[in-house]
Amino acid sequence: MTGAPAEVLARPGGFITFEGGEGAGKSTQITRLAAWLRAGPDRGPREVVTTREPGGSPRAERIRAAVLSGIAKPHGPFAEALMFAAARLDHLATLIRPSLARGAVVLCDRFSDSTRAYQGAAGGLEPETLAALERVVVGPTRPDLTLILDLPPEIGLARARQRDRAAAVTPDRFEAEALEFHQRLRAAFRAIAEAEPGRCVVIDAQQPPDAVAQAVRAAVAARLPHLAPGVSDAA
Ligand code: T5A
Repeated sequence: MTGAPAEVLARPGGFITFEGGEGAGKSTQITRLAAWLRAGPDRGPREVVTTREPGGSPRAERIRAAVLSGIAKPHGPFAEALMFAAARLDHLATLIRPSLARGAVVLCDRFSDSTRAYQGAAGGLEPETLAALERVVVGPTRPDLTLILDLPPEIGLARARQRDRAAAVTPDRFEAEALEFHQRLRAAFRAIAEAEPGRCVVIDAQQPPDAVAQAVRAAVAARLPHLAPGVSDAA
């Protein structure tokens, strides 16, 4: 073993992931947190990269379109996990690791906890299989902080469907799953947070967007104080 790559040993920025069920408000909160982190009054402008999974790079976005169309569903959760892993490999190599190496803060809408929850806990894949995949694909580029936006799936799905109707799009492969699938997801994300309290913070996502944003800032300020623009803003 040669030890951790230099980007992990000296990560002046930070790698923050957002996780949770459908319509939990991850995209909304990433936009708000990015604005807060960029406008750091005490420390000057900071590079903040916002991205998402599956996707985040041109090749990974093509895999996203395929997997969310449901093309791999008949092949089962392992085939889908491999597609998410293939997208993640490219995303890490072309966007996440170079950004972290430059000292940027990377905010990512979903990451490997989603594979654990969707293909693992809800899809039925064994945790050992996913842990092995995660070791190979993610390696040491694990998030510094994971914010889990938690809310009853009925509320998240209603929000997602309302948004889809307004945009005239149909629910994707996973949004269309039964309520019981989404309940297993919620339990899975909570279990991840309980198992890894040093990395994860659970945020009550039922609150209005401003209150969620405040809780997100407070968590970032508490866990990664070098990123907080100013103590007063995080109160
Ligand atoms: N997936 C992904 C896997 O199965 N395995 C994996 O390894 C990975 C990486 C990705 C799908 O792929 C699966 C999981 C997903 O099913 P996606 O389109 O990226 O699909 O979908 P999601 O990540 O689920 O994101 P959504 O776009 O559905 O929801 P968000 O981003 O959590 O929510 P957001 O911010 O778009 O908000 C939804 C609506 O609610 C409103 C917003 O204005 C919006 O209309 N809203 C609120 N309303 C009231 N109160 C609040 N606090 C609100 N916050 C937002």
